[in-house]
Amino acid sequence: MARKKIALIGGGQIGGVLAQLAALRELGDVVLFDIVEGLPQGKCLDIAEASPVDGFDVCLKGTNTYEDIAGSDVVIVTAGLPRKPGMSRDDLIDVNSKIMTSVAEGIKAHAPNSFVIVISNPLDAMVTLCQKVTGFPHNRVIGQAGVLDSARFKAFIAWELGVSVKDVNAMTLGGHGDDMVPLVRYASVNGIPVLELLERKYNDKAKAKEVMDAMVKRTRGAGGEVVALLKTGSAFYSPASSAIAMAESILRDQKRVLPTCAYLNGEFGVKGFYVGVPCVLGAGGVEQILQFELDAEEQAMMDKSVAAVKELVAILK
Ligand code: A3D
Repeated sequence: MARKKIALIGGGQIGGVLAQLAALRELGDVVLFDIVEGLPQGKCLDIAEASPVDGFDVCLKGTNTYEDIAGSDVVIVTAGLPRKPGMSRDDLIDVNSKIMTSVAEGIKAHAPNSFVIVISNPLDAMVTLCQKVTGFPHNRVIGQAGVLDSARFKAFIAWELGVSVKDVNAMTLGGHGDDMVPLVRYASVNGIPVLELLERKYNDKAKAKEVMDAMVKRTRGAGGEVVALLKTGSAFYSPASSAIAMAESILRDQKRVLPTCAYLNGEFGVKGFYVGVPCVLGAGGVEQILQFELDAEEQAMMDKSVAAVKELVAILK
């Protein structure tokens, strides 16, 4: 059976880590594309020269031409500017929508059967634009944000409770912005509600709520926290890990349930927009959107987040 092929559009900070992770996990052969000459070639050569040490058998090719992405099963897009301190993700919309349009045209022309995972910001708007320009079915064009936002939420809970990150289950819904919706009520440690564990830890309901509120706030601002520390760009290890989990679920038909920026057709009361919701990702891309009950407060937060996405998408038109 032929190896799978993964194209990475954008060979910057996230693109480089994506290439390395895809190779380490032997997801398939990797093509790294960038407009900067030498950058993707240099990164691919560097990663490939580690293959005898790490023991992976995949080919890595850096390129500046779209012809090389032909036959890709999955394309992950990170092309575009990252934010700097003081910038919101939304400030990137003008420059990144021009980049996304050219990238989507390249994917449409050269990898017409691929599944596309967008990471470029502002995420929800860039996924919308990518689907529009490629014209691919909605189940084949998705965005990565929720896996990362949820991972941050899970990490904060694990650190607070002193438990393994592996035993924490938690999820965020909505757009990839400050209005995202971390689901407190459904956060658990192996099924035990996190709020109950906090109440027992502090023996004080008000204190437990305060600690949870602080973790929710930190989750919402977690991208900005990294930007403020790095000063020159935004997070890149964790977004790459998150997108690789999504790509792996599709390429290996794992059917994992991952928070995904997916096109909604009435689910969660949203019609005709890309928003973060739990999806089953498998060989068919988005195979299912898992709906469940939101209480009035959660629905109100979701509505607010969706309103922010709609505002952003309106700028594209
Ligand atoms: P960076 O290291 O600047 O890499 C971006 C790369 O895109 C650079 O190498 C550019 O040369 C390249 N590029 C620019 N224009 C084009 C083009 N037309 N075609 C192909 N490549 C091009 O940024 P990064 O890797 O740190 O971040 C990439 C994007 O991901 C940014 O928009 C970030 O805001 C975004 N991001 C998203 C998340 C999410 O969780 C959604 C997290 C972190 C960053």
